[in-house]
Amino acid sequence: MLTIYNDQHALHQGKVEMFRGELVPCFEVPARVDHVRHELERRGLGPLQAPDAFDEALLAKVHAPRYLDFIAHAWDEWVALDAANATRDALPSYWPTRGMRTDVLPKSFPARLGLFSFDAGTPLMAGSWTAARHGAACAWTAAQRVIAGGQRSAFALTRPPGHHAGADFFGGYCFVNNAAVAAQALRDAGVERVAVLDVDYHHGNGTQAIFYERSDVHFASLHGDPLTDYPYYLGHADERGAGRGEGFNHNLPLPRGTDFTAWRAALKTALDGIAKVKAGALVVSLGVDTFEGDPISGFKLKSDDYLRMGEDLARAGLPTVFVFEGGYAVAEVGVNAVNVLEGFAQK
Ligand code: SP5
Ligand code: ZN
Repeated sequence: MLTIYNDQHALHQGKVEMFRGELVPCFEVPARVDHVRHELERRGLGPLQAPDAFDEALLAKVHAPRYLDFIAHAWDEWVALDAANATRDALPSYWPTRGMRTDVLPKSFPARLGLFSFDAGTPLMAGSWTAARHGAACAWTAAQRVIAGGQRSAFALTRPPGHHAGADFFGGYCFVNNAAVAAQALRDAGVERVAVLDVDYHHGNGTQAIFYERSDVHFASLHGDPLTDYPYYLGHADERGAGRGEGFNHNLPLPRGTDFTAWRAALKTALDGIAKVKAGALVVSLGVDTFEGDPISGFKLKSDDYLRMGEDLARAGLPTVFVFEGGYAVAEVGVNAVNVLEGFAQK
């Protein structure tokens, strides 16, 4: 499978994230992508290509201009606060809540850092924006190859991941919503309705929010029930879309402990929904944190199950852009992600 690879990903390398009152080493590490790349090479599933030059104005089709302005300069502002910050990742510690103002932008950088985020688990450093922009370029390029390049599928191998990033917020290790960029690119290339299928363990709250009121992008997600799992405040089954988007959002929350048999039945339900809305192309938010060995997740998928997952996705019969998301059992991430791609390619 054609893979578009972001070789700048390692510029984003967080030190610590907040977890239950202490700063713990980041789960989202550069080695994740290295393992996927090595596994693609080991199996001869190439080629690997660099992304095309990408017009960053396209980011404003899925992100708010004031968020893009903020995030592009956030690191410089963080260091300007205190020169000693150059050795520390930026993490927010204040957030506006119900009844507070988010229309007035504070002058204070820490106040804006909170306004544009939703957790303290997503450190930002000098290379974060560069890595994230190149990731978006990979997603965009993968979409171009599937549309104009005559490929049946392409894979954007990139980090940081994207599906938790909304129009105007970062969080969940994500800054730019790569899947949304790919979906928008497919729309712009003339696909009338695009489906985004999110198989990461965590609900893709950012992607859902970006497309919630749109009927031209259908969002479906299989994930750990937000009653017990991150991102907690979105991802319930009764979220069906709003306005013109009503009926074009499909959440399938599943309990902790879900195995592949039950997961696969939910996948069929999601794919039936995608067929029903007559989507002309598919973007898969490919997280492999559904693996039984994942350190922060609760499903029970085994490595071979990812081959079956890829086969099931291929049966949808749609031009498909895969976008890499989560998966934190670092040593197994390569085998699991590439199993999906191989299962897909062989069907
Ligand atoms: C892209 C993606 O997969 N982002 C996930 C972000 C999750 N961050 C919060 C992790 C909360 C971990 N709960 C851990 C329980 C460990 N026993
Ligand atoms: Zn995840």
